[in-house]
Order: sequence, then structure tokens, then C-alpha cells
Amino acid sequence: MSHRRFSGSKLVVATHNPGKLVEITDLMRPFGIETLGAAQLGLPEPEETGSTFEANAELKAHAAAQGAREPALADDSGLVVPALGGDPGIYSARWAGPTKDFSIAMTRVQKELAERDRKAHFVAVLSLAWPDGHCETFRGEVHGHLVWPPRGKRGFGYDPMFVADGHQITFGEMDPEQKHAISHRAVAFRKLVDACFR
Ligand code: ITT
Repeated sequence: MSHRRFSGSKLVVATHNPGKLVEITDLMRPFGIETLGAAQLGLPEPEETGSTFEANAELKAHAAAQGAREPALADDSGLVVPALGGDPGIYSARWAGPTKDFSIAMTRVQKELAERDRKAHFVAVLSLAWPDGHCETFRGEVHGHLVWPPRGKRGFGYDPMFVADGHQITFGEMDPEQKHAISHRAVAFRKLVDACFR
């Protein structure tokens, strides 16, 4: 399948989440690509009306590409807990409430989980859209389990309660370099790079 190449040196990142912006900027750095956050550019935060990670990533990427008149990369991601029927899933940010307090979201996951199976995975879907409407979309996942109480102050969101398979420490305790080597976002990013940045 042929993909469209991105040939610029600056990329609009269609996120209002500072934790994601830091990670995407880190992942882009080796390719000499500078990032501009949607908030920095004064772009509005579109309502996430899709019912899949893919649909939401694409709608955010299209909105930013139209608004900035430049190619834009969006990330829609979340924590999927099979024992909770896939929740919080695409609602991961919404479980933190209007104050975006992830201690509230993690406590809710822990309460609803109670004694059930603690397996979980993170999903990230990256979507790169151009102002003419073309779009390239890639998914990454990292599987693991949930711990309680949360541990570590690094990362963001649900990181302090997630331990990836083959590891003992949470993403909240992990060096960012180590998280970037295995994370859902990094897996999706590698697919994006292979398809569009080489
Ligand atoms: P934008 O839509 O502006 O990008 P958002 O935070 O609303 O920001 P999402 O709708 O994609 O983004 O929500 C994803 C949520 O899933 C995010 O707020 C985190 O809580 C969680 N999440 C995603 N990736 C994560 C990661 O690497 N570590 C921890 N939590 C993560």
C-alpha cells in the first residue's frame, strides 16, 4: 500500500494534553521535526464524537489540519480493561472529570475492578491529516496489568497504575526513554515513521 510522505520540518500536533505533547515531541526529535501544539496555535478542542480510537484520532487530525492549514498529527488513546468491558477505553480522558484529575479516574478503575482480572492494555491511534483531507492512521498497543496503589510521578494519566508485561515498575516510575521504547504511542509512532517519514 502506498502512503503519503510528510516532507516538512514542523508538524502541528493536534492535542491539548501536555503529557502527550511532551511524548510526541520526544518521539519526533530524532527525525529533526519540530512540533507545534494545538493549544499554542490557539486551535479549538473538537468534541470527540467518534465511537472508536480511529474515528476520534481522525476527527482531531482533520480539525487541526483545516484550522492550521498545515498537516496535523493527532493521537487518540486510552486504557482498555477487558474485565470492565473495555472501559474506560475511548472515555479515558472523560473519566478524569472536568478538572482532569487522574487520581479520580484511577480510583474509579480500581473500584469498578474490585476482585476482577487486572489485565489491561493501552491503545494509541495516531492520525496524520493534510489540509486536502488525506489521512494516514496507525494503531499501537502495549499489554500489561494494573496495580494498586498507584506508583510513581513520571508520565501522565493512568501511568502510575500500569505495569507492562515483562516489567516490574509502573509507567509512572519508568524513565521516559524506557517508556518510549515500549509504549503504545511508540509502537504506533514507528508505523507512522516507516510509512510517512522515510
Ligand atoms: P487530546 O484529545 O487533546 O489529545 P486528551 O487527554 O483528551 O487530549 P484522549 O481523548 O486521547 O486525549 O484521551 C486519552 C487519555 O488516555 C489521556 O487523557 C490519558 O489519561 C490516557 N492515556 C493515553 N495515553 C496514556 C499514556 O501513555 N499513559 C497514561 N495514560 C494515557
